[in-house]
Amino acid sequence: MNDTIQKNLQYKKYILDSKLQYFKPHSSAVEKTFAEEISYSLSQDPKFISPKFFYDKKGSDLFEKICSLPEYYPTRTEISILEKLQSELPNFLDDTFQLVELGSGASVKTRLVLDIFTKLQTKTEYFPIDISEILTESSELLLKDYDSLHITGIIDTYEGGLEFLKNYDDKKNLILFLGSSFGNFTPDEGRKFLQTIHSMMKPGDLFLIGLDLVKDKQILESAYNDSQGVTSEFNLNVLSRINDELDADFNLNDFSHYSVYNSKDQRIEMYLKSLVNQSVVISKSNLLLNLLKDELIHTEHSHKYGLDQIHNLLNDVKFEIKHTWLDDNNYFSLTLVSKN
Ligand code: AVJ
Repeated sequence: MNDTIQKNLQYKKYILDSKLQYFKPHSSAVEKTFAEEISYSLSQDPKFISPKFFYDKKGSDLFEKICSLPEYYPTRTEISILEKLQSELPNFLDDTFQLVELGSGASVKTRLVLDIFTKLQTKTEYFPIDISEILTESSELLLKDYDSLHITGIIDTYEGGLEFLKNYDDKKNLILFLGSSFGNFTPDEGRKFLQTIHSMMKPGDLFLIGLDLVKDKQILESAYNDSQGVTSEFNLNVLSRINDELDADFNLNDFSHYSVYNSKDQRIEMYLKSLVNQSVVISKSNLLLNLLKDELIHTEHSHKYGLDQIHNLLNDVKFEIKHTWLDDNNYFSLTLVSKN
């Protein structure tokens, strides 16, 4: 790899070839915030770990495995909706749009949108934003299949990536936020996040958001308690990541995956349950963590929405709703909005 080409204050720029470059914050800063955030969140009552830390390389790979589990309906359902968009999304686009994606991951679903873009354009600019290194691998795979594609990746949090792109150029963007990743936010955080997106959008920009819908409790709970135990592995992996990166001594056998649907708050709640009374050292966070038997560490909220709630939320932050698409079972939604 051609290392540091250009340094600005926070990001290193890596140019891999004429069609692929990516930006990454300096690693020292990233490690510091990980250690600090863990130190804070595991000292709270109740204890928690932010779901964004699931996505090291192993965690991203496990998430990809989740996406094709028989019980995990969201991915395949959203793909079926994106297939319908092939004929309908072009009505809202012209050949000048660039594509931005929040949480691009393996960029599998992106392909369905790139199919649309590359038919409309002779050159397509794609800006994936992802917290995981998986971004570089996914980008190289995309370039093999799309000749007219140019990729500028940003390996950072959503906020970091959006801030980075804010003044990058003045071309129109379609921003994708798929997979119901928005469901990780609490309602307050979510509203603020939508305001951030709204404020960084230029007039004429579009935003396409995928949100999972409220449905039968059994369907929801089995999606997050799959029979092959992949979701459990994904949840527990955050502890091995902390072991590796923050010099901790979690024994994964002393924890179990626990996930339940809270109908009142319309969310799947995911936890790591301590199976014994135990103490864990997290060296780089300067923390001695004491856990009681059956104590829960919260690791994820996955909110589910009603269509009215989605429309109210988007209207509240002053988006103009262009269209909502659903699948045949009304399991999942994709909503396209613009800034007016
Ligand atoms: C990536 C946040 C959309 O909430 O369904 C899947 C993550 N966690 N199984 C979700 C997840 C457990 C996923 N999101």
